[in-house]
Amino acid sequence: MLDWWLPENVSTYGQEIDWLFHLIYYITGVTFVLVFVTMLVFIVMYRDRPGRRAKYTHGNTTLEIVWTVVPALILVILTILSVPAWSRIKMTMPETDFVVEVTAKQFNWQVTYPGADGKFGTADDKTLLDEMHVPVNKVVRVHLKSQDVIHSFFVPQFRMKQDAVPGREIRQWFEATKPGRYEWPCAELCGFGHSGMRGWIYVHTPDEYGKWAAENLTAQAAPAAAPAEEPKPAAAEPKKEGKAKK
Ligand SMILES: [Cu+2]
Repeated sequence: MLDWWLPENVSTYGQEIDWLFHLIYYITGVTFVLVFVTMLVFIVMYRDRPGRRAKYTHGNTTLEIVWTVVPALILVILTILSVPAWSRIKMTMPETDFVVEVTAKQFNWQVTYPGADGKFGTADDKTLLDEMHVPVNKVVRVHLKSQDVIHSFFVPQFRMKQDAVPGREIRQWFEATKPGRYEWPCAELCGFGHSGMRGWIYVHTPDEYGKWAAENLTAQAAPAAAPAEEPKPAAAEPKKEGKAKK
């Protein structure tokens, strides 16, 4: 019912997040209405009128127990209901051969691909700034690090949000279900340039991704193959976008 209000979901686990989000939203919405209606009724009922004297009250123990126990129970139930989604998304890592390393810094996302050898920290690694390219319908594992302060990896359409913490490598994953270009802001106030800290994640069809990787990742292994290859439209367009945002 609230789907129109959220960004489009293009993640395999987005529905589970949305379901919890809506449930919490409905509970808080109903509570909000009840509290406000009660408040308005009381404002009218107990308004000042001639001849009316204020009364001192010691409260109502039964009521106080009820409004403490009910929210506590709701919280426990919500926690239990969120366990399956939490354990699937945060506690398990589906098998994949697609791994990227993301190092956040004030105020950019540095995205490193392991190159042909599949290993990080070797000569054929390729690092991009504020852009990530991935194939559609593919589990992407992200090794998330931070170079300075706490940042937060956030892609609303992927329903993915994870803090990047200095000194830690946090492993997360996502699987995008629709090709496109998705905004990738930092969701943790990280300094004066925080508001400008964002990148773009490009989800390609497998063919397109293969082409992009051939031009941008493996070409790097053969140094300076041909500078003339640079202005190919497929490669040039996303770069322009990425740079314009910095
Ligand atoms: Cu940041």
